[in-house]
Amino acid sequence: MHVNENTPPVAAREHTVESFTREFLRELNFSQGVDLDRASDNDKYLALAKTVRHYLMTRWLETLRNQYRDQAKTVAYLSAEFLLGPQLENSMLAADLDAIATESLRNLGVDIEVLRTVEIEPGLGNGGLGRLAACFIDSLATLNVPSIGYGIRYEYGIFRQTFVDGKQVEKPDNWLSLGSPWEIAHPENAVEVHFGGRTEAAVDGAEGSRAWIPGWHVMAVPYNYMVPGYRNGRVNTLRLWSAKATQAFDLQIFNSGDYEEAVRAQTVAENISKVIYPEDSTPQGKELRLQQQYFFVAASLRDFLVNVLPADYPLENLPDRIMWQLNDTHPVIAVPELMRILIDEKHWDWDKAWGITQQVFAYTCHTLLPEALEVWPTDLLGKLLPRHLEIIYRINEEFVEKVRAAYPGDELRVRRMSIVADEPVRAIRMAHLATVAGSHVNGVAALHSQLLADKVLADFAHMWPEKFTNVTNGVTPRRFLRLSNPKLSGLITEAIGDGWVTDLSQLRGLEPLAEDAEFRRRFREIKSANKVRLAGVLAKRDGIELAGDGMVDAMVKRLHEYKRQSLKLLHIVSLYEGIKSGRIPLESVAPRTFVFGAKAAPGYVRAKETIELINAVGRTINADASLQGRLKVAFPANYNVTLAEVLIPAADLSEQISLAGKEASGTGNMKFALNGALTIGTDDGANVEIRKLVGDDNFFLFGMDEPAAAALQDSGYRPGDFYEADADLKAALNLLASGHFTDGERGGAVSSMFASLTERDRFMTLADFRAYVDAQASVDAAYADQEAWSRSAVLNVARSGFFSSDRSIQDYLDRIWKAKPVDQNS
Ligand code: F58
Repeated sequence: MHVNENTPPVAAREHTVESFTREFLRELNFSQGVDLDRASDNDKYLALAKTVRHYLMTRWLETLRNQYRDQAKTVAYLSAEFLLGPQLENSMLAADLDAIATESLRNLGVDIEVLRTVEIEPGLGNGGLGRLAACFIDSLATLNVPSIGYGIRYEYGIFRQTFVDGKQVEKPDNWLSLGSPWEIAHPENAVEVHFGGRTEAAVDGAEGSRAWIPGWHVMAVPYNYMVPGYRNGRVNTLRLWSAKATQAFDLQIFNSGDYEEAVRAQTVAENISKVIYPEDSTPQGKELRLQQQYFFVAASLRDFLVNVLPADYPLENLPDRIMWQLNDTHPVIAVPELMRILIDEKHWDWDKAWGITQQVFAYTCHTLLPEALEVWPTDLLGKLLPRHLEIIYRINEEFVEKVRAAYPGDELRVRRMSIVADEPVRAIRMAHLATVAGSHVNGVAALHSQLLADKVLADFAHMWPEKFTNVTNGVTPRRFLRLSNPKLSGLITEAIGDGWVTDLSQLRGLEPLAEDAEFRRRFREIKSANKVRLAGVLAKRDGIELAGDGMVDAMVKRLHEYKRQSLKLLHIVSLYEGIKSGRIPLESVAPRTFVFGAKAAPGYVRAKETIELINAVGRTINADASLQGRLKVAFPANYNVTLAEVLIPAADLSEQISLAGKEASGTGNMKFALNGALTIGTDDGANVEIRKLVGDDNFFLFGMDEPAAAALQDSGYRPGDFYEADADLKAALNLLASGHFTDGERGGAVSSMFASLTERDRFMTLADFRAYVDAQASVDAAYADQEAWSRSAVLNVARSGFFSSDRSIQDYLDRIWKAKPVDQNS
């Protein structure tokens, strides 16, 4: 029960330095059990976090109360990943407590900046997909949309990357080791999740129903996280599930006297939420991963139907109350789960259940790589979820009938579209299931959605064109401009007011200022200050030095061949080779630091070799006195959200150089442009839209576009021809292969990369090399004119307002969810 209906919220009641200090000290004394003078930084951080949390708590309770009262349509964002980033700063910003907290702590002799560095960010995601989910829940809250995020509380997040002799070595990310003040566990609301066993005929069941007799169970314990809107009184919920062994299960084995077995059973159950799979694009098809998926989805559906909906809610009206957004195929097992509940538990007949199910799910696809589309062998699925497999078969039977009716005699098409694949093993194609069941299917950038409809899911788009739509990704301006770049934020606010924080399109108001020399000077001053900040962080964190106050050229993203970090590496090697051989005069090269940030999936050998080579080349270049510090390679280990927030505001150049037609969207590209970096990029993913908006003059486009790349591939691409035809390319590759960067070592990573690029080159790196190197030369020339460069940079900021995740969410609301904001204060 809350204190009193009429009690004003804490934030409104006592928003003062004195009250903040009182709360902080109370937390320190009564929660941490220490006095200020004996408190560790961790004690102080935890006390600060809990004090901030208190201020948001009243709003949270209010939001939940209103939600229950209003019964408005809710968006449930189902995602196996939420890459949240540090929580303290975002909570203080949302609650408008930054200034008060800073002053309060200063009065106590505590430096808040030090406390900020104590926080270990929850790395509950791999990369873009997980970070997008985090941006989306921020925007949902800020736009006042009733919504809830559902996911997994991994005990270990994405691995901590270290380098040993330049090679990636993974360490466990024990992010909970010092306690997390941002979560509230509710073991009393745990939900049972079933696995395995068999099915049998249902007694008195409805048409299509069967009884599932599961073999084992685990408990899903909810941990709630606050998702505060930006100063709008709304605090939504992110509910992450943690696996716990059921008592009954343990007790049964325990009573049989087998203590070891009882403990082992507990471990098996609790393994489910132990660790996130560190894959970036190729799903491994491991049983534990399917367990994770069903675990969080089953718990989330049950939670919504039982705890969020009123007990007497007529499920026929479900589409008025809920939209389940499927973040890629990872949560798609929710589809047969809802069917199972409606048919086997609620005794609905099949058609009625299917009619409702098709209205409450929508599917977002995040890839174009065929190998990234999840497929589950029926053996595995049937063993773990026998009833769900039966339901999927029936969904497929009816679907296949529809295809036959629409395309009589076209059995090839039926085979292509079937949810069940027969080759190489019988398996369920999760993207097909999602497309058949979803009310909508969307890609994440205009080009991606186009290619989905034309290529990856072409048969489906032909049959149901109205299902397919685009929602271009976005990023939250709160975290990726307001928080991460306070100086630029201040300058913008001074110029156009602070409305941009929640309406990023207002950045357009900066356009005329691109012509204002004084504004540009201040913009440059801020960029330099951000570089100093970056240099400080990298020096302390990694012992890395930057190239004077030269250009910061950044390529940060997961390591994958299609993203082509190897192309960037070839450019660096070619530049170095050119300088050393006298082909390129050193004075003509603008001082630059090439910054890399990239984790490789632990089993992805080629990606790990690329890391090794970047580090090897970096070591040689950084140690070469003849370069007079003009070129540096900085590859800080363990790139994460925390580091992104320091790097992105300091960058001049953003590298977005994937092979056209392979990167679904990208979101780093948006963050860089928004912070005034110019992009060097291919016509891929959201780069296309960025370039259209910022203008050709303010973007370095190079390389083949998607049709050209597809045509070259179809005509029989021969990378060796490019190697032979371009002397600079040949020299760079030969230098690499000579062992120059690897202490004379010519085997291992060096020869593997040489062979891979000159023989197969799956992502046509060599074909784009010449265009890339030429574009880099224009970058150097352009950077020499700082006035023109900063004019372009300001225009990038002014024209990037479209890439706010608030706009993405508004698009989802309008095109897919048909849900409405609900004002908290009315
Ligand atoms: C990314 N996908 C896309 N997948 O590659 C990127 O273009 C896009 O901007 C972003 O999604 C957001 O839409 C991505 O990050 C994963 O990390 C999956 C994790 C789980 C296994 C399969 C890949």
